[in-house]
Amino acid sequence: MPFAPTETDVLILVDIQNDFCPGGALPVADGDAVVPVANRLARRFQHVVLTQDWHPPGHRSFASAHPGFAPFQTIEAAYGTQVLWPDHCVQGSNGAAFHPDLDVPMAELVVRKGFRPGIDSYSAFFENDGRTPTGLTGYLRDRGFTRCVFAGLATDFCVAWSAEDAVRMGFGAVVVMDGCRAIDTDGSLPAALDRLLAADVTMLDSTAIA
Ligand code: VGL
Ligand code: ZN
Repeated sequence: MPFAPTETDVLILVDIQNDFCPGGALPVADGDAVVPVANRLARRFQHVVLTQDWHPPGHRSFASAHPGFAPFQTIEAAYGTQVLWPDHCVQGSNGAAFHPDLDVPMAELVVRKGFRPGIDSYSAFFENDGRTPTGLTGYLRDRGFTRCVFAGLATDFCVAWSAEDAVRMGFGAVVVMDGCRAIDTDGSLPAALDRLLAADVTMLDSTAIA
């Protein structure tokens, strides 16, 4: 399925940050492999947006904020099940910085998310309560974009949640699978792929993008 980006398409590069790459605090296996794909994709699109996971110290998604709990265990938060993570992407830290080889000076917006101390935010559109907006929906609508194309980290969390919300908000959604890598904790990757299929998210390879 060949795909030619148009004026109303926006490439959204999700959380390509040091902490999600090998050597980081919450490393995604082979996470840095998405960087060259992202750099190439960014030159195919007329519009590029970046997201940046951006937590205050002591964030409630950190296992360290829950005595007796270890990373990758889950708790029931008011807004649903929360996976507890190692401390990561702390505001202003090197781990929260974009990967040094990410070369996308043409990006038009950086959306920071996860900055509210008590709630996690995987999606670029809403916090994990599914209701509190980041503002991205309004931005994309104001700019006249109709289709969101995603790559980045991690496939089964921030990429999948963002793509599902894009559909929910009335945008077309495409995930460039070779431009993503997954955390895959406790079956999260197959579950996310099922949800993407059910949500009519298009999944393709970067070679399909002209
Ligand atoms: C992410 C877990 C915690 C992601 C962010 O970017 O997928 N995953 N924070
Ligand atoms: Zn996070």
